[in-house]
Formats: sequence, C-alpha cells, structure tokens
Amino acid sequence: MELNEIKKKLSENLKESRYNHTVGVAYTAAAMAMAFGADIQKAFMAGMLHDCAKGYPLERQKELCQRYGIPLTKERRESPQLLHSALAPYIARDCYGNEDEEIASAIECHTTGKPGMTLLEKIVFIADYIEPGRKEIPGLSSVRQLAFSDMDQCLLGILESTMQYLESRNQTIDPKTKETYQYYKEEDR
Ligand code: DGI
Ligand code: FE
Ligand code: FE
Ligand code: FE
Repeated sequence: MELNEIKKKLSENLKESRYNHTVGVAYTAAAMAMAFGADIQKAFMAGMLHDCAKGYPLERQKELCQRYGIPLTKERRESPQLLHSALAPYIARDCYGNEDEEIASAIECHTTGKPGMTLLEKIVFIADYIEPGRKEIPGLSSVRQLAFSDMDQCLLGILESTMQYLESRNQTIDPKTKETYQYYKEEDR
C-alpha cells in the first residue's frame, strides 16, 4: 500500500490525538535514522504503523489476539494496553499491506522493548516516547538528548521511568520489560 493511502486509512481509524502522535513518532524515527545511519523510509513507516491496532476497542483487540493466535498471558489480561503492540504486525500486514519483517518486529516490541534490539527496534521504541507531542514528564528532556547521543542509556532511562510509573500505579510490569531493562543494564557495565 502506498504511503498516502496508509496515512489516510490511519487518520480514519485512529482518533485525532493518536494520529497526531503517530505522525510525531514517524518524523522522530526518521530523524533518528538520519542521526544513526538507519533506513529513513523504513523508520518513518514503522513510526506510522506502530500504533495501527490502537483504534480498536479493547474487547475487539482481545478477539483479534485470539484470531491471530496471540497468547493472552496473565500480564496481557491484566494490562490490555499491551495488546496493541502484539497485534501491530498482523494489523500492519492485513490492513496496511506491510510485508517488511524489520518493520513488523519493530512495531511488535514498541511497548516493552526486548533484549538485543536492532537499530530500527530501538529507534521506534525511543521515538514513541520522545516525539514532540508527548506530554511533559519528569526526565523527558534528558531522555530526548540521550536519544541522539547514547541510545542505550536513553533506552535505560525510558525503561526506568516506565517501570516506576507502572509501580506507582500498582500495574503489573510485563516480564519482557524487566528482561529488557536487565539486558541493557548489564550491557552498560
Ligand atoms: O501506545 P502508546 O501510548 O504510544 O505507548 P506504548 O505502546 O509504549 O505504551 C502503552 C502503555 O503501556 C503505556 O501506558 C505504558 C504501558 N506499558 C509499557 N510497558 C508496560 C506497560 N504496561 C504494563 N502493564 N507493563 C509493561 O511492561
Ligand atoms: Fe503504542
Ligand atoms: Fe513506548
Ligand atoms: Fe505510540
């Protein structure tokens, strides 16, 4: 599917604020690709598609997970905001014609991260957090600077804030998030 068609369809399927966030992630991912020598078009497309499943009501997201054979783990049942990233590669393929495996894996892990992320996976994970439209949260400006100087430190900063935020709200942290944090913490030494 052509980029213009993808944009149009996304703008119809996401609420306006989510679509604006999506465009912010796409341009931020493209800028990071420029800074680090990744494929700019791919980064842009991954940014556009990362929240493509977020327009479905949660009940529909659960049904779609069953249809695609995505396991509804305890963490996913307790925190349904994890579902849209698990669904993303399937919706990107079936509704937006994405056949690029690198884009598929980058949008799949954009919420929790995963150990040993590729450059594109890191870019999408970080761009999602730092895009210009994100509401100010403590530590965001230093995380934004790190995004263009030390990506792995930036990842750690994001994971730390996210885990703190979830703990403060008594939400379960997905094992993948913890594994990712441990992985980049150990790599740091
Ligand atoms: O979809 P976005 O709002 O752009 O951002 P996202 O996909 O990164 O995160 C969606 C939500 O998921 C956000 O409120 C943070 C939350 N989240 C991130 N990691 C975890 C998590 N929620 C749980 N329960 N566990 C996690 O490990
Ligand atoms: Fe998301
Ligand atoms: Fe995120
Ligand atoms: Fe997002």
